Amino acid sequence: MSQLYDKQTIVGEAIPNMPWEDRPAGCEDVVWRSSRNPIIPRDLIPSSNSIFNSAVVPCNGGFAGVFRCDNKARRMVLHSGKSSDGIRWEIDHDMIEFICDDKEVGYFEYGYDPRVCWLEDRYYVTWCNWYHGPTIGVGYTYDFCHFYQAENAFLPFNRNGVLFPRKIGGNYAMLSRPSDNGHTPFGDIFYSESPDMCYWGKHRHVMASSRGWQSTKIGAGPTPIETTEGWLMIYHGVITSCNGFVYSAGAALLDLDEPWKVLYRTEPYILSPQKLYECVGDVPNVVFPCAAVSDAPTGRIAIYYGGADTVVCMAFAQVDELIDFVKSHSRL
Ligand code: BMA
Repeated sequence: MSQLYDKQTIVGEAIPNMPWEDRPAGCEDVVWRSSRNPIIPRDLIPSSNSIFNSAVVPCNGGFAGVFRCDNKARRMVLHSGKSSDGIRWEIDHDMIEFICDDKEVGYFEYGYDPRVCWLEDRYYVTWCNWYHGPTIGVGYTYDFCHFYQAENAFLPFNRNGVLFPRKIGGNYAMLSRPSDNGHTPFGDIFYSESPDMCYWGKHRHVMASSRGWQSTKIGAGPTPIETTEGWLMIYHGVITSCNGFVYSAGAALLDLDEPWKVLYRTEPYILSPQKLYECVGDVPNVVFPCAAVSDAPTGRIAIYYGGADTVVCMAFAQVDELIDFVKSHSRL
């Protein structure tokens, strides 16, 4: 691939033991799948119907995460997990019970599609949380054993709340996707700021759904990755086919200081449901990225995504190649 942009790098930490596989011989895709997919089967814990759309971060020299484990009553709940290599996971058999001093906020009906973000001194968790409909729950943990719940960020209905890993313009910053109470046939990505993680405002429109694979709705995926070229935002996009929604993934570069300004955005997808574990499952034809681990010195990115609302999968990319691809295949 092109070496034109060899100064394009990740602004962040070194994660020398992050999971990685080189691009397979003969593959020309900018994002390639793990040969070990799916890395987490649907039945890894006794209670689970399916484990997918989950979030992973480096933690204490290994990895930790928050996992969407829909149980056999088909209730959507969250579990914590740990791993030494980011590939083989031990998921807690008990669901996360958030500690919350306000019963009104802490009542838990369901939670799904978590994101985890290291920010200042703790791991923040955001997820789609029931509060008279889906909205953005916010919590945090220091150790992935005890989890604390804060105020919901927004009014219902909202989904895909994704924090930035540092303050922007002096405030905490979050992407989200206002929606409806059902299987939302629309959806744009918005940006909001908060001085205290409680009160959110300064709402800005970031991106609308557009054409093709991203024509029905879009939503932010992993915590945005800071690069020398802007925030690298991997997101999902949906097209409505005769057979229902199809979820693919794309990438965009957002301005570092004003992230609601989109610099580049992929017209083609970077990953779409093509493998059996993405096309066959409880909801067919879904790839849904929720996390990415990146190593600044090497520019390696490992993406975690849900396959067919059933299993957890991984894919890999090299940051300079991905930025090059986003720029050269952009349509705003
Ligand atoms: C969305 C969310 C995701 C899911 C997707 C496909 O609305 O519920 O968790 O992966 O639908 O079913």
